[in-house]
Amino acid sequence: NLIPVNNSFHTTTPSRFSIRSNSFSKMAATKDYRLLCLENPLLDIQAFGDEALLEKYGLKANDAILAEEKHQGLFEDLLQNYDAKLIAGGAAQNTARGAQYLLPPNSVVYLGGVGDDKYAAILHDAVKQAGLRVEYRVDPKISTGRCGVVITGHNRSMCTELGAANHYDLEHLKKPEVWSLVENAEVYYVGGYHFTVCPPAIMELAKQAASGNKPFILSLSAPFICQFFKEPLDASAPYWDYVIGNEGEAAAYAESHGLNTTDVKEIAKALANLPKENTQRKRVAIITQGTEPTIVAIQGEDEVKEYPVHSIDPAKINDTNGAGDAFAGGFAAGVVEGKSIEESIHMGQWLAKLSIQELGPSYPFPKQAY
Ligand code: 26A
Repeated sequence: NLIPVNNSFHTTTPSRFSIRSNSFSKMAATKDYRLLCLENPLLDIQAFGDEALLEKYGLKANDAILAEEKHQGLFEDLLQNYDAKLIAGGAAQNTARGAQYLLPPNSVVYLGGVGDDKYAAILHDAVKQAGLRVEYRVDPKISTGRCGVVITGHNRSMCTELGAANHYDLEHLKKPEVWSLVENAEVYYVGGYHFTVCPPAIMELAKQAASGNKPFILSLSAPFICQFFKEPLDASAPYWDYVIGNEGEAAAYAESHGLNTTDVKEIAKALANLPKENTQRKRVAIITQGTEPTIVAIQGEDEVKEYPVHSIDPAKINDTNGAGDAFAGGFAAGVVEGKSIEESIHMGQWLAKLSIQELGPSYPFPKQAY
């Protein structure tokens, strides 16, 4: 009764211990695929750019947006004129690879939509190296999503054409072989970018989490999600056990929700104390702030804590693209392992520090031990 291996990009072999088989359950230290993640698999087309390039396409130095007509030439421009590299991306897929980096083999499964093309093959290679299981909805007619990433100093401007990622649907989530992974999971992680794609799938996972008293982690992902996808975001809010964002997302949330404050600690507190569906868990709101301390507010608690980030020699930083995703990956791994909040934050900061030394949202291999 093993979870079936379907013909999508499933890259890891199921473990010897069937997660459905009672007879072996006592022998397995932990069961497989305890963390399930959902979002948009993308291929990053990343290059070091300049002011002129940002200006040409009307991009802000530090932003994440969906591509419009005027951005059409960006990908080609990056490849032809800026020596762009093709790197596996998609925010929550980076997080999923990150969590798997810290967890035992076969711990993480990731869902999203891709095409059947050379870009998907690159994603396939990256998740294989990471030991991440993916269950992609493969759309043979639409190309895999791409994200143009322009690095200038410590800023990154991201411009995404979702492609096949935009076609993820409930039908895929409800396929028996996928849904059994959902039911089996013990922790859920959803990237807020998926609110642009399939809010009903997010709600299915959220409800699955709450009904089984399992943690549901949501990343706010980008300011534009807080601003322009407020309705589906707010509908999912009662289900957040952990909500993770950075200072820019916190500010956008505060503004779009009339919180009348720009104080990150106050915003974290407000997020932590939103109404909650599963009252067996107190909500935790986590706001990262680049090199400034990570802020943590817990529902019903007055004190907001600060955790300084791990110091790094600036000369060792390659680029910060994916730093937040890596943080979330380390943090989610801590949640899966039942670590304290403090320890989980530490794991997130440790992984973020590793990731910023790599090109793009990547992690060093061979693996470094935590
Ligand atoms: C819907 N949008 C805009 C997106 C993204 C995205 N991942 C999912 N959906 N826009 C950018 N990213 C990813 O964010 C990572 C860095 O945090 C990029 O692919 C990049 O790897």
